[in-house]
Amino acid sequence: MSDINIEDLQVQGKLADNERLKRESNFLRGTIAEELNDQITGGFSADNFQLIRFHGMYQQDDRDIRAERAKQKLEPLHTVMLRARLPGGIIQPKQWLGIDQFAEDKTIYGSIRLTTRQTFQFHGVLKRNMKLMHQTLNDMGIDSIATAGDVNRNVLCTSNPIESEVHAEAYQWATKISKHLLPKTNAYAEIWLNGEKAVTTEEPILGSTYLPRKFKTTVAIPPLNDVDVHANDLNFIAIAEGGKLIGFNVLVGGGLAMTHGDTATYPRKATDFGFIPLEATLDVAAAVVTTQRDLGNRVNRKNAKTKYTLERVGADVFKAEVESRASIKFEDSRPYEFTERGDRFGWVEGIDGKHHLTLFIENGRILDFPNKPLKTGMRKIAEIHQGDFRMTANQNLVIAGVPAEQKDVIEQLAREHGLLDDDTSNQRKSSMACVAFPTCPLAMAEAERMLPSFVTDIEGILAKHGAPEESIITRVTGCPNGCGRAMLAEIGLVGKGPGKYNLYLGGTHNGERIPRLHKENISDSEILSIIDELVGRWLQERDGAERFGDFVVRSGIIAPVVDSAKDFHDVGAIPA
Ligand code: SRM
Ligand code: SF4
Repeated sequence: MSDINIEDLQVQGKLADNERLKRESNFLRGTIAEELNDQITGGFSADNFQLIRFHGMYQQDDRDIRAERAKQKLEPLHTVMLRARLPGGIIQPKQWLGIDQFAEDKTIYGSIRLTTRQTFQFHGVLKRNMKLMHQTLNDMGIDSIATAGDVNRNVLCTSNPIESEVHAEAYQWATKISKHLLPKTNAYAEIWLNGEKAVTTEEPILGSTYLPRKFKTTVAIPPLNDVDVHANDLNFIAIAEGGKLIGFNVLVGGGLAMTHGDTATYPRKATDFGFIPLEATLDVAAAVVTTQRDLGNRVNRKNAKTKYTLERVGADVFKAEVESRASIKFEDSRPYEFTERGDRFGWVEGIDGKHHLTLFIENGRILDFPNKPLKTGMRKIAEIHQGDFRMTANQNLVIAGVPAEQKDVIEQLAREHGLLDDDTSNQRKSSMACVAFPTCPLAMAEAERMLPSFVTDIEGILAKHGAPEESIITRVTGCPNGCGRAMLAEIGLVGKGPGKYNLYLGGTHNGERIPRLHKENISDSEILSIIDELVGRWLQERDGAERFGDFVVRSGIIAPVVDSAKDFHDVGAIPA
């Protein structure tokens, strides 16, 4: 430990109720097993409602039919959403076939939803099928441990496969970090897999009351910032020399969520702590997590994430504590540059001579749509594919490791089923939305369901101004939690109420600047007319290949967010 007194830096006061329930949960067991047998209700009560999150599930109900069921005096149609743990987003074709079958047979919606954190979710699983779901996944080598709750979540890794040896090595580190930071309790196996009961006496890294709040980690390979490092608590930026990975620059304390009108909450970019050699990686990961575990705010969950801890105790103090716990000294950061963020669509050839096809999946929703049987297409590909699949942090999918002789047949299947379409615009490929309605209980406005037509309108605006090939990173989130990462977009829409959004402008195309509020509580048609005007100006007045987000800042349409803890909510900074 460094010479700081941990207690002096902790927030004093009445602990949040989640702290009690974690403490009393007997290492995440609660009474989940008992409640599973209660089929009178489709839901879980109080503490178990929260505890199942640590096992990768959220209780939900379909908001489209909530009022109707209430009228009929029925309880909401409770189901769970499951989020799998897939470090680096890699899944084998055999596993894909298994999850496809489960989604088809045992979920209400029948879809597989790729997420912004490189994994998949099932929506609409009934309580009576929960155990079957975990057992089915377990038989395929998949689990959902710690994909939600106050723990380290699914570890992301730049998804471009095998462009260099660095990619393969970085992926290995993502899996090692994920494993190192997992809860050690046997609760998951006991409850869902009928595993042997084992006494858990400690959680050496996470602690007996786990973390103060969710925690997110990435491994990123410059120049591609596809994992959006500034949305994450802990980032390892791969540094290579002579084509070999030699270590990481470590960035700590990013995060995007906020609460409308609450200036004590804000998105924040991660702070650069410096370079570490490879052998220090797991110790540093554990040291950052345990420092946040001990210093994070356990009184107010709205200020509990690492980003707020850094602001409260000081980034230097936090860093010194990490150095002390990991017995290392951060070296000066090694130079690197992020130049891109989106996925590289279409075919690329890897250093191993294999081919990789990145597919654009709108909203990450894999389902058989009218005229677009995406799910059937993926199943047919999985039946013959010899490599693996990689989910990206932009809700897309890579068919990776295709031998030359199979390229044509895979491409043909992808085209026949609407998984590959040359007419998809750059704008559509640069747009993303969170799930929102009908399953997300926190949604204030539509996101996934409004995005396709909203993008069509932006395509129209770009075409009208003579630039149909252009693109602006556009992201929609149904509430200020920011799951679609609008707080790192060039154009960000954040749900405020039904049909109403706050419009944020001025992020960069490589994800290194937080956008600022431009107009509050406006409809999508008002937003489109603002975009129409600004796109017209951008295309007329831009400096060379200047991107939209940079143009709106340079031309004074929006003041840049420089230090979000201080100036994100500064209305004085907003040009009239
Ligand atoms: Fe998220 C909560 C969906 C990525 C910040 N998020 C939720 C819940 C579980 C709602 C809830 O608590 O009941 C949403 C479920 C909707 C549904 O029906 O599926 C939900 N989040 C998602 C996903 C599926 C969005 C998507 O369209 O892909 C993403 C799943 C990622 C994964 O696989 O783990 C998802 N969530 C994110 C991101 C983006 C990221 O991590 O890159 C963020 C912003 C980054 C950050 O954490 O700062 C994000 N989600 C939140 C928050 C706000 C956390 C906070 O700091 O206050 C919540 C609410 C909460 O935790 O209290 C939340
Ligand atoms: Fe739900 Fe809000 Fe996250 Fe969208 S941003 S999925 S509405 S919590």
